[in-house]
Amino acid sequence: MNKVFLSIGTNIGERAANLQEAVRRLMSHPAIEVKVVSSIYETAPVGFVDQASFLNIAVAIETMLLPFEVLEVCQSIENELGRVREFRWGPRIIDLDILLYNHENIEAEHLIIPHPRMYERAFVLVPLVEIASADCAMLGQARLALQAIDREKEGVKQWKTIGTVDEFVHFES
Ligand code: PH2
Ligand code: MG
Ligand code: MG
Repeated sequence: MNKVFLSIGTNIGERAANLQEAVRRLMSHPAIEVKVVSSIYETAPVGFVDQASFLNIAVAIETMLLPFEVLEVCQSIENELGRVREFRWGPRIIDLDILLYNHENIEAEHLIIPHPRMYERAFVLVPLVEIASADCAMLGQARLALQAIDREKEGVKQWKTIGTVDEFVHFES
């Protein structure tokens, strides 16, 4: 079974409901098991700063799907939720990014794993490190990177704490 970590973000519309719907769709995929969902964080926009704040989460899944198949699932969910691609780093209803796929390094035209900017982004690392079990070797570098970018954590505030995956998809948003 492959261990995969995703980052999900949204800053348009009913942000919490968008996150919930994305996770529900991952759960309903026959080849994906959603293992853990982080708390929800409200995060200051990075890259293009003149836009609404985001809600971000990290999700751990297990799957038999290949990296490119996971990418396809992520893109279908983005399309189903009505994502329109306007400009790089601009506002979005939903964005599902693959952060890590086992320990693999992949450099293809449309898919780079580990995600090329993940180790610089507190909005990715804070939720990711929250869901990392202490023995998860895949996340050692994420923990170190988070210590190094301490200052950036200021723009990342816990917005709602989450217990189980079930609780996540069922809370009233
Ligand atoms: N995603 C981006 C660009 N900037 N900023 C925050 N806070 N959260 C995001 O998810 C995000 C961003 C491009 O994918
Ligand atoms: Mg992204
Ligand atoms: Mg993306």
